Amino acid sequence: MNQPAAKIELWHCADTRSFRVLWVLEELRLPYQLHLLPFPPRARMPEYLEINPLGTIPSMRDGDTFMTESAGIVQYLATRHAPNELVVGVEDRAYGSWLNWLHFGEATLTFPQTLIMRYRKLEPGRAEQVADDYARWFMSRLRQVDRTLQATPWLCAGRFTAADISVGYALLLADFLELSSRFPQAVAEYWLRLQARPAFQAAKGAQKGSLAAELASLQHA
Ligand SMILES: N[C@@H](CCC(=O)N[C@@H](CS)C(=O)NCC(=O)O)C(=O)O
Repeated sequence: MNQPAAKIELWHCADTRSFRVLWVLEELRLPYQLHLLPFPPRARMPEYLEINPLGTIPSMRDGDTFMTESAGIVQYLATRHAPNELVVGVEDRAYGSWLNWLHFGEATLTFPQTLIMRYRKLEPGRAEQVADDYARWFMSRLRQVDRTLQATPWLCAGRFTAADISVGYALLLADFLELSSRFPQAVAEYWLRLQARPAFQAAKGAQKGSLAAELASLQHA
């Protein structure tokens, strides 16, 4: 008798980068097991270091495959379960653009947000100038997103793809960092379109809490 395929396991903290993975799982309607962790797990759940010695989120296990890079996991899940709407195939003219946006979401947009998060939310008052500088950095990198969205509703291939999930997460984090009021109009409208997706809402529901609630409980601990 065939063994049933093991479920994909995801270690997740509300509204952190693992949200990209949760959102993909919901878009593709894949069965998964969610491990919800307090933020930051390194300090609040040291046993998590046995799963991922870096202590970072996400971690994802799929059979023998274990991954810790959110954009890489998005690409892995979308392509492993291809064909589906999230993937742009190698034969497609938009393939390079798809890969570029997929990695732009993390490498170019979320990197400066990490510094804003640290110096505005986790260690306020320690390096306000750094937080301000990287908020400006983030807003200037967002110009490339704005320029694209002025011509098309989604980032590439003329439809919603995994690239929109990667960049969309950076907008979610920007909203948490109180930067969304500064979004250019095309980006603000795109952000509304992303939030209206049933899979985005399902991912929000599955995670139960929010990063704001996690940080509030951290301050009262
Ligand atoms: N490049 C990695 C970064 C992972 C990462 O730094 N995740 C953050 C959450 S958004 C984290 O775990 N922070 C807590 C810590 O470093 O202790 C990715 O895209 O997944």
